[in-house]
Amino acid sequence: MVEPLRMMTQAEREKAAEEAGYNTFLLRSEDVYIDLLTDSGTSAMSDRQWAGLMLGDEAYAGSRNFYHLEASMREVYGYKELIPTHQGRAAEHMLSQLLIKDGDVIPGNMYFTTTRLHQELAGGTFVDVIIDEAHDPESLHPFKGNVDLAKFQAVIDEYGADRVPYVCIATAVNMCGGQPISLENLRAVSELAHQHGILVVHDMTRCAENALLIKEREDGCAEKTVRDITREICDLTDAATMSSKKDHLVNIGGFLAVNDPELADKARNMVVVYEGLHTYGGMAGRDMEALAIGIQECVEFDHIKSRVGQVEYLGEKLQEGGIPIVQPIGTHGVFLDAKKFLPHLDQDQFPAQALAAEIYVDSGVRSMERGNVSAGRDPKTGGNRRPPLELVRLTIPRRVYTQAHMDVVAESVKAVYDARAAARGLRMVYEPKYLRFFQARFEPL
Ligand code: P71
Repeated sequence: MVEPLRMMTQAEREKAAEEAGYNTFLLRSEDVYIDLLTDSGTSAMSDRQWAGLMLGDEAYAGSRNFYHLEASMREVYGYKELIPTHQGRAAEHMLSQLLIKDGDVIPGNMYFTTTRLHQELAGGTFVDVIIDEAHDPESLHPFKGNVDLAKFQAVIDEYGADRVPYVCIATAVNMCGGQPISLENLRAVSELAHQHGILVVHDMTRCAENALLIKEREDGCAEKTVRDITREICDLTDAATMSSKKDHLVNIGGFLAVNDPELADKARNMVVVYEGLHTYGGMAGRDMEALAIGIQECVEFDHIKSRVGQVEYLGEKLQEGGIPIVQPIGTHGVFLDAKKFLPHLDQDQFPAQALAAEIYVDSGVRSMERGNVSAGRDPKTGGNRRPPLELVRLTIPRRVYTQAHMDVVAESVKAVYDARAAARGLRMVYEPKYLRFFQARFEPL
């Protein structure tokens, strides 16, 4: 399926940016030339997935597509029980409500916006236990998604294991640039957690992409298949939340997967309150069919190699142009270092937000802020969190764009870089209570 791109004038884009409150989430998609906002739900489905849509069994209960999905998930990931949801955050919501008690702490390898919010809404507090290198855009550590075991141990010592219901481990850690965790580190995390009776919950949104980087970077893994590495990752964990809108190449869908049958029963009961019956969980039968097929496709080497390879192509182009980006180049996008890009702006002038708007105005390329706006406010002090990483994510949908599109993106970022001294910061003029980055509005300073 192809879609025409509409090129607008710079003056039209300036107007669109202003109307969107300088927030790329508030732009109309029609006003975007190349859409690198996210890789979530924006990938192109394969011929097999489109064919699968035609096999949708839209029975309310017991759809055959659910059983296919369940079998596909078990075959590739090995988790015992599947609870379907409409997307990832619904799985996070249920899992947080089921496992977290008031006052609990949840260590994790960096926060993710929706994940942390659901932990907090359930009465928990997130504690970052990722290695320090993850917060440094220039560090070349090959596994910046790794957990610092001393930090994890310190959380257990400080709060006691009974206040740590689980440790949340993301693969291809989103907020630090799509950085992988190694099998060796995950093995050690799993061992430490299990010694203390702490569950390991896997945010497996981009697990196959992480598995590819393990194959390429970790000693002793070059001969393993991406599929086998993926399975090895899952086998080290007890439960998983999945946004299928990423790895699984579908426009909507997700699930909670668990090994404990009792927890599964509780989640199956909860899903009927929030999502739908436990054999569809908010998805149509046809969506489940496409998802079942996507699970098989995402661990195919040729697919995942070309997907991550395209991200590398864009990253290398930008590096050649002297643009400050997060290194090493990650899995699902290239992350611009807005602090270095716009060093004359204070972090409370939202340099990443401003940079995303500048790139849009220059070329119609849409990106996403991943910095001070995304991090939100510290509940204790009420101030902006001012995270070490102030990034703009150029996120690449799977199987959608060509290298020529990437060249256009690189040219635009370079043009904005050349004109960077004139870039102004932003003032937030509307701030929603939850996940403010989605709907906040800004004005130029
Ligand atoms: C991404 C998204 C979509 C998104 C979500 C929140 C803010 C901005 C954009 C979604 C993820 C994710 C990870 C690691 C859970 C979810 C939620 N990512 N974990 O990167 O990346 O899944 O969107 O299906 O509810 O653009 P959901």
